[in-house]
Amino acid sequence: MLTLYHCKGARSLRALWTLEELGLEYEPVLLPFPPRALDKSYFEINPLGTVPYLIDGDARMSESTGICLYLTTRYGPTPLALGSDEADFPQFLNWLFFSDATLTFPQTIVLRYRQLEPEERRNEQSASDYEKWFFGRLRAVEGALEDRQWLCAGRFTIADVAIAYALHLADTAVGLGDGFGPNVRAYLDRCRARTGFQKAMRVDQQTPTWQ
Ligand SMILES: N[C@@H](CCC(=O)N[C@@H](CS)C(=O)NCC(=O)O)C(=O)O
Repeated sequence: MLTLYHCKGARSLRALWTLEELGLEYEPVLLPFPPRALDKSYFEINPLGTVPYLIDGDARMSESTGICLYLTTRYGPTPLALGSDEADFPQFLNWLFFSDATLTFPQTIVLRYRQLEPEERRNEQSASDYEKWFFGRLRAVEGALEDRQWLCAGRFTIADVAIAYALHLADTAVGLGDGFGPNVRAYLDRCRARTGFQKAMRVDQQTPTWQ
């Protein structure tokens, strides 16, 4: 049995969504956020204290896009992933890494220094600098969607799961959705219309809210 540790709206949503798209059986463990403060016993499971965390037999993983790639590889073949013989394979890998290192990372700075820190530790300069950084990088997504519905190979893949999660976070938690271009907005709507996303959101909705 696969076990996935998840917090509301967190990057573990990428793994949850992939599990639902694949139709795999799994046990979700829903934690309050941040588990580092609200469920210290979690450090015994994941010493980093972060989500996602996936357990599959002896396998232990803590990187959201790595988990998506693991699931599609281990439980594939599936059209959700690209083979190395497909023309868009380099782009596929690039989007997977881009999704967290380039598109999610700056949002964590904005979220932290605009909302999560106590008032006296907030820092609008850092937040607005990284907001600009995010929108600079988002141009790559707006441009890529000019002539296509999905990022790679003309079909929905985990590259879309990974990128759409970053957009969903920006839209719902960080307050950056008003700055989306028309291609990004329509793409996020398309991704959210997927049955797999909606099933993942039903699990997400049962998760304790942020503290
Ligand atoms: N690069 C990792 C980041 C994991 C991560 O930092 N997750 C956040 C939630 S989105 C977390 O657990 N934060 C809690 C903390 O830092 O204590 C990934 O892609 O999964």
